[in-house]
Amino acid sequence: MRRAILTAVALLLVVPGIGSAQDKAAKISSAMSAGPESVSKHAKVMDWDNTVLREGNNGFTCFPDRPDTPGNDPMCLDEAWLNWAHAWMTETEPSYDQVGIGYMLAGGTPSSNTDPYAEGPTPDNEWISEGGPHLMMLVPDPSTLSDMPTDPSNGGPWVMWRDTPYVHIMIPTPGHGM
Ligand SMILES: [Cu+2]
Repeated sequence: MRRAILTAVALLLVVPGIGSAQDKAAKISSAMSAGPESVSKHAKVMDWDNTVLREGNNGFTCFPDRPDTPGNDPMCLDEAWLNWAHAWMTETEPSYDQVGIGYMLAGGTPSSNTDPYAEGPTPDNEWISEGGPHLMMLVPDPSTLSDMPTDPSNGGPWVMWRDTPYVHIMIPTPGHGM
């Protein structure tokens, strides 16, 4: 009996630790799946609550799939994209001044092509229901993007969220349904 109690206590102490270690490993591998191995191998890995899951040294930060959004949407972002993401999440102006590269090679989440904060389709928000694998690019001067297509189904890169502070180039990669 005493042994059973000791075992139960030991399990109580140990199991949460195992659970979170597994959870952490799963989050790291989810985050790493967003980029090419050469990038994700040395990238910092961070959870959505800003917990650092692993340190890195190549200027990229990878995040796991966001459990609160549909689709598998982990991402690896460089400094310019981190600046952009922070601005988007806080609805402020981004201040990056260099070209940015973001990898979402494992897929994305459904979103509007025109409204950065849309949560579902409307008749005029160009809803993209299948967020497939893609690269994302930022340029320091978005006015240089004025001649690029904005149609997500044109078969190549397109400009998303034009005329907003969060304008960027979407580049479909293999497996993208568009
Ligand atoms: Cu993306």
